[in-house]
Amino acid sequence: MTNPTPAGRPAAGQADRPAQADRPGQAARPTAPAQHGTLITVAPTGAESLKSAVPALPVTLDELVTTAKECQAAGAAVIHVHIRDDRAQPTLDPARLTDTVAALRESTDLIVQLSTGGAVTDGFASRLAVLDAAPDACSLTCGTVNFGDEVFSNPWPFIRDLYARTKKLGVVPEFELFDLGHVATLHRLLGDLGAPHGGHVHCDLVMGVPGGMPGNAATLVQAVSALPPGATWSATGIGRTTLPVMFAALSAGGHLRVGMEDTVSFARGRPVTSNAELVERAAALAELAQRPPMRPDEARTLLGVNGRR
Ligand code: KMH
Ligand code: ZN
Repeated sequence: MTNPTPAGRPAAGQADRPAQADRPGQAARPTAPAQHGTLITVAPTGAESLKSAVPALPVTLDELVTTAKECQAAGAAVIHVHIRDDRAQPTLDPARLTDTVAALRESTDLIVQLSTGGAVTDGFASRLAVLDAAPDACSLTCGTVNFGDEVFSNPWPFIRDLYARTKKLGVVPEFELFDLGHVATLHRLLGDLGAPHGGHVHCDLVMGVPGGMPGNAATLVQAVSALPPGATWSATGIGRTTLPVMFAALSAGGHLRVGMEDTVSFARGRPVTSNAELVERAAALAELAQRPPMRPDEARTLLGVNGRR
């Protein structure tokens, strides 16, 4: 451990009360814009951008750890991790994943959330095996979606197996929702297998993927109103939908995900120079909304993530 959170940053206020997923299938109340802090997740790398095209992308373990420290200092509480091999290509190599979890834990207080989505080319077995690296948390996508010219495949049996494995191994899932149909599958999953490890349902709306739900305020409100009661949620907008989704999420009482996995342009014609500047922008907007960034310990309480293992 540990890279301290920004000096003097006050506690982010009362975290949302963890809720049980005890009424799956029921319609959710829209989340009132409450006086709680903002959970900021950084997704620094992803599996889609090439290092050659995006030199600021963190692809080595050193680059990832440096990015993680900077992003924690800027206000992030969770890191959503994809790793690369020695040629900067996406990989789910088990030893590398284990080393990455250890290095991030050693250097930061961030909640380490490994991607089980990987790249569109990754097979189900290697995606299930990601949990063997014993992260705090993992992503769990609730359905198949067209993904540009590709398909991000998440059939029901795989979703079910992955969810059962998170419960068995004590990993907190974050439910990734790329489309409204994924919300229906989330209800089915909770209805069949019960509440997640940690007892709290937290979702991430991934908006603006070509083939998924569009990244705009109307769609965000619709998706949020369909979530299970008591669920918390963050949202991220891919590419040019980043800012509209961020403003909509803040105004609707949601949390934020930002990072170079989701956008490599800071503004029109201006490439992102670091993940930290995306976190800094999100943190500044959260402060303006009077919902300051949550510290990692506050985020652990919100999400039901245990202490360090
Ligand atoms: N790279 C995408 C195909 C996740 O991390 O769980 C899938 C993805 C979702 O990024
Ligand atoms: Zn991802």
